[in-house]
This record gives sequence, structure tokens and C-alpha cells, in this order.
Amino acid sequence: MNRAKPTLPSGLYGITAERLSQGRSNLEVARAMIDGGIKVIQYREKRHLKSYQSILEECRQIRELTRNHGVVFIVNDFVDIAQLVDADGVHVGQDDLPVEAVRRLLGPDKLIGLSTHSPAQADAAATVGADYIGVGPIYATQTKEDVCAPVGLEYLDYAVNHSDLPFVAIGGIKEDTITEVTGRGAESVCLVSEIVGAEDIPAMVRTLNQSFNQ
Ligand code: TZP
Ligand code: MG
Repeated sequence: MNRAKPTLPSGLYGITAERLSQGRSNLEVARAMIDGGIKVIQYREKRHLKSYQSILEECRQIRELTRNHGVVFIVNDFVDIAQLVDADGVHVGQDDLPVEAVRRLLGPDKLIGLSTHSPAQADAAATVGADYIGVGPIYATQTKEDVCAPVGLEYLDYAVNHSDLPFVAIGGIKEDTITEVTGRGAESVCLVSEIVGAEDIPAMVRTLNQSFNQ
């Protein structure tokens, strides 16, 4: 069945990270995020931590869950798995497959997100055909290996004022700093460790989502 291309939902953007999830599976965490009202989930897991078969199976289950709840489902890096489970899109970094190549594989109806770390990368993202960009890391983060130095709120301000594409602010954002980010105009914000590591994930998601209405 053909479905219309989704857009990046505003509000919180959830990403899985099993090693930070206090013993819970990515599926359990996805379910808890949805219970809290999250509207977009990205599956992010490193190849060396799991077999590719189990990554495929997890993505299949999270795809079913997200579809049943009207939640957008994005897969980080693994274009083949995104295609196999009919995810809504793929998210890539600057050193992953180029957006044009991912587009050739996925076609026009899927979302492609691209991580960016500078105004020049934000400007380039629109020309290569990304649908949305990640803007960050705003603050220092331990969650991502090989991450570049924090870009700070200055790049966020650039994205708010100049990005032609919708964007999600990411990197080191916590419950006590999210209003610095939403207050500057970010309409989509991702917190990884703060959400997946929370004792009560639905409560954390509800609390964080209130920042968008302040
Ligand atoms: N991309 C840029 S920073 C980051 C990713 C995936 C990790 C953000 O995690 P946290 O725990 O919210 O700092
Ligand atoms: Mg990547």
C-alpha cells in the first residue's frame, strides 16, 4: 500500500540506545515513549553490538508498533533494513551513504534526515535533497562516539533563522536545559540518554513535551 510521505513531527524526537536503557529492550523503550506521546522514533543501534538479524527483527516489531500508533519510524544508517520493514525513512550522518544515494534506493516518498554540524552543512543539506536535518551536538554528549565538539546555541540560532529545512536539535540536551533550546525556536528536539535512561519514560516524555508550550 502506498502511503503519503510523512513530515518531521514537531515536539520530541525519540532515539533508541539500548546500552543506556537500564536493561530494557529497544522495543520496550519504544512502547514507553509512545505511551508518553512521542510522535517520531528513530532506531539507532551499532552493528557490532547485535546481529544484523536481530536488528531486522527489532525494527520489524517497532515498525508494527509505530504504525499501529501513527508514529513516524526512522532507521539510522541501515537503508536495507528500512526498506525491508517499510520504515518511513532513514537518517544518515555526514560520513554515511550520501543523501542522493539513499534517495535513489528509497525513492521520493520516504523521509531522509541528515545530521549537520555547521551552517555550511545545513545549507548543503537542502541542495542534496534531505527532508530534515539534525542540528548539533548543541551541548557535550557521551551518547555518540566520534562526535564533533559541541556547536552550541549559535548554530541553533542559525538553523532557527536560516534553515530551509525542518530541523531537530540534538546533543546533550537534558530536562533542565530543554527550554533553552525550545525557547530559541526549536520545534523538534531530541534527547537520547535523558529519555531512554529515565526510570519512568512516559512521565519524562510528558514533562519534556510541556517545554514546547511555554
Ligand atoms: N547525534 C548528535 S548528538 C547525538 C546524536 C545521535 C547523541 C545525543 O544523545 P544525548 O544523550 O541526548 O546527548
Ligand atoms: Mg550514521
